[in-house]
Amino acid sequence: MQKNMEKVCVIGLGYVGFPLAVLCSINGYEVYGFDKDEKKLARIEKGENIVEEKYLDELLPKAKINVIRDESQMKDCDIFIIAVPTPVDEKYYPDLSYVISASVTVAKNMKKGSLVIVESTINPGVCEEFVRPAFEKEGFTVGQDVFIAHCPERINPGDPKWNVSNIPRVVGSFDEQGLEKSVKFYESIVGAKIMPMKTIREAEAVKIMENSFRDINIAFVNELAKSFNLMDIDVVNVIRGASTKPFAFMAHWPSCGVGGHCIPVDPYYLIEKAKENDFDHQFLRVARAINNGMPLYSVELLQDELNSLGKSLKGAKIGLLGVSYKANVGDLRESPALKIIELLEKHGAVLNIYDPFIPKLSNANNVEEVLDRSEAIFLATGHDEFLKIPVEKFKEHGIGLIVDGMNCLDKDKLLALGIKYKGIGR
Ligand code: SAJ
Repeated sequence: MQKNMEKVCVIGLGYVGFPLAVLCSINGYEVYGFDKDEKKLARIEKGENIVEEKYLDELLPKAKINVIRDESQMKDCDIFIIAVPTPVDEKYYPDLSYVISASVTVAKNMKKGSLVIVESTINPGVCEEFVRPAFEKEGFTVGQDVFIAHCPERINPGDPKWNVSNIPRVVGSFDEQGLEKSVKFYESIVGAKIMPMKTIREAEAVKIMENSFRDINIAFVNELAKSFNLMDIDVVNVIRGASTKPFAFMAHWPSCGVGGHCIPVDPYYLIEKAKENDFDHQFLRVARAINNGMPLYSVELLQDELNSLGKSLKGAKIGLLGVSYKANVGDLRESPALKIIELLEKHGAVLNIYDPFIPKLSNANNVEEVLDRSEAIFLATGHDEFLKIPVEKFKEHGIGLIVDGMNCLDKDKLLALGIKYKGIGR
């Protein structure tokens, strides 16, 4: 492939599209970026690292992303990458509107012979039922005038080791040519294995399986946590013990809930799709229900512990440390902490909230202020800043109770200081 002749257009410049655009540019492609968010486009034009991924800091100065605001400007491109959101709605139904809209935009503005790759997470059948028709409607024959492929994104926000340049990928297409073109494209930018799948549905199924696997395993340890809590067994130590087995075990960890743009969302894609075949993914549904129930379970832990001290949640001054769904990133999507805040406020608790990555939801400026104003602490996100709090500080500020929603504080030291400690399953 003559890279310097190839123009790539990335539609959707978020945590998936933006790093990919940078990677294509530093690998010799002429890159165009299209997004509906003008603020994002302006920041990219200023050379900002809009996804705040450290590894991009050194790559950005070498990259050139031509921001386009009018979709007609994408018409000279040869390769189109669709990396738009695929959220679920309030009933947990998959929302494919962004993928469909992006497909129509490309179909209306591309030249014959282009390669179109969908990276957004989609369930098996979406490329056949929604993407392909968008191009056929414009008179294109798939496999001749346009080549369509799916390469599910595998971004892990905040990961210091794995990123778009070194994570292996899978690719599927409707036809041999589409497969060959897309495998060659990814081999030209990714320094890792690119596995061609037999069909495009297989590629769609791989990502859904990966993330459903994670959701089920988290639900498994969350259920164990609730059961072992009643048997006075520390589930974290049990998982550590099981992890000494060098094969056939993969540790997952209980917590106050499962958030993010992937894990709590992707299983619903499969659950809903399978219904069309009258198949009920019971296991996926139960796992989702267990994980969705963890915020309430965690709040009930706090309530029970306060009651055991003769107090109630109503009027209790609770310090909430962390709101983001994941440590050391500022991302609220499906964050369990949002549900925990809702439940605590419903019970009349007085909240002192601090998340260094989410100032807009913090009503305290730092940990000190939270400890000063609170009688009990709920830790909802395992930010490094919270892990570094010396346990004595909780004692100095008169904190009598800590619910550790991420099992990341030193339980033994806190107990030794006379502070009531409740983790999730410990
Ligand atoms: N969580 C647990 N217990 C665990 C692991 C995670 O409760 O053992 C919770 C986290 O607290 C968080 C949620 O689940 O609220 C999701 O955590 P995550 O580590 O899976 O982070 P994500 O959402 O960034 O997931 C991404 C995914 N990447 C893609 O979909 C491309 C996922 O496939 C990766 O496995 C995951 O990163 C990763 O490995 O970190």
